[in-house]
Amino acid sequence: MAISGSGPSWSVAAEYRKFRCRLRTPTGRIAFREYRAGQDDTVKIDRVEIREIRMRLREPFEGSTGASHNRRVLLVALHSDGITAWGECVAGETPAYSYETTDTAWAILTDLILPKVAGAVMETAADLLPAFEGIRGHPMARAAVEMAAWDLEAKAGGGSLASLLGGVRDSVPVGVSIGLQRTDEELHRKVTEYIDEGYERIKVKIKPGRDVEMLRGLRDRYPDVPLMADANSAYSLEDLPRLRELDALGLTMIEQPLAHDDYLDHARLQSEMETAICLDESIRSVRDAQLALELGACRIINIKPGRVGGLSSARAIHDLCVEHEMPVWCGGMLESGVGRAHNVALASLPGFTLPGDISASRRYWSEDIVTPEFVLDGGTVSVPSGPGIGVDVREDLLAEWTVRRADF
Ligand code: OSB
Ligand code: MG
Repeated sequence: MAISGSGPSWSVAAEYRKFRCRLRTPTGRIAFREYRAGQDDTVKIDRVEIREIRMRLREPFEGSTGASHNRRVLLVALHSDGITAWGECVAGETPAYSYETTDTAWAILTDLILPKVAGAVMETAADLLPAFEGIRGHPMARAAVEMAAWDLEAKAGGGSLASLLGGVRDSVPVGVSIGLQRTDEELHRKVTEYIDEGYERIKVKIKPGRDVEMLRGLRDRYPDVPLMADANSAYSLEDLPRLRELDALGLTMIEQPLAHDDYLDHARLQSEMETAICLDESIRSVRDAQLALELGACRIINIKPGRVGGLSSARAIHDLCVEHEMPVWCGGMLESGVGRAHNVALASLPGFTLPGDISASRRYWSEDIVTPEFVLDGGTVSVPSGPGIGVDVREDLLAEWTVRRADF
């Protein structure tokens, strides 16, 4: 099944270009000022707070690079004149998906970024760029602050984050990402469970030895379900014969089969495959997306704001992809409700035509840190319409789950 057949309608792209043009002022800035109640558009960040909270996934989540069970989540809070705005750092516990970890992000944030953010005056998230000067890389650390700044800007203006970003949907299509299971029977049981819950697209993790036969069994059992596979860089071009066997299974896409920094081999692979290649780890910036487009390294991009340095970068990648008629979708990093809220807002942009890895809170957690929790409704998740991210952080759970905290 080629993506061109089942992909988005690209009149969406044309409509979106018009829409963005209307939103731009002569200086090229996004005209969000109409949301604002007061005369002065700037806000002062009075106080900054960072917390590490521990959240135990309802069950371990295993990919080709290892398993995750106890999430160490960093939450950043920006306090401004009675408003609290939130961002989440998506770095993992180990440097497996990215070189960043909870601990490297904590160090970068507390040593270098947050001291500069405290006391800063901002109108838009871009005004915090000076706080990131002199820091190469570490996009996940930066994103935690950048996304909180977007929440602050939206809350200060009284509008939702989704509308501030230019979102056009009030609910977004979502799928579910299923980790490696011990047996095919267990995988089938999980898939059945999620389909019964209403998920309309299933992604499964694969690795060498748990791929072609496993997916063929799944395809035989569910001939019509949109299926995709995520390898998290478990293959090389030497595996081409095996990867080509996946072409017969009608997958919507194969996510990140090769190394995180190997654009050239992904381009070679894409030219040998019918199935669309989707890049995840490889895309950390607009420049990476340009490179992938230029080389033909993929036909789909997975955008995670936490991976690309925040929402401004995520939206710019989205805009570039819309321009080039490349479908995008919003990935996930096993976020708490805070990061999930940001992802949902982003996914309301018009180019996000494929279902995201933005499952309901209870797919991950017995209890989420936000209220209301995210729930599944007919294969979609609703985009909150309240101010900013549109969900509240639960102070009771925050106090209970915090293992360290720093204030600026
Ligand atoms: O590769 O997309 C990935 C989770 C953690 C790190 C990387 C990935 C994932 C997922 C799960 O696939 C996505 C989710 O449901 O949050
Ligand atoms: Mg992935």
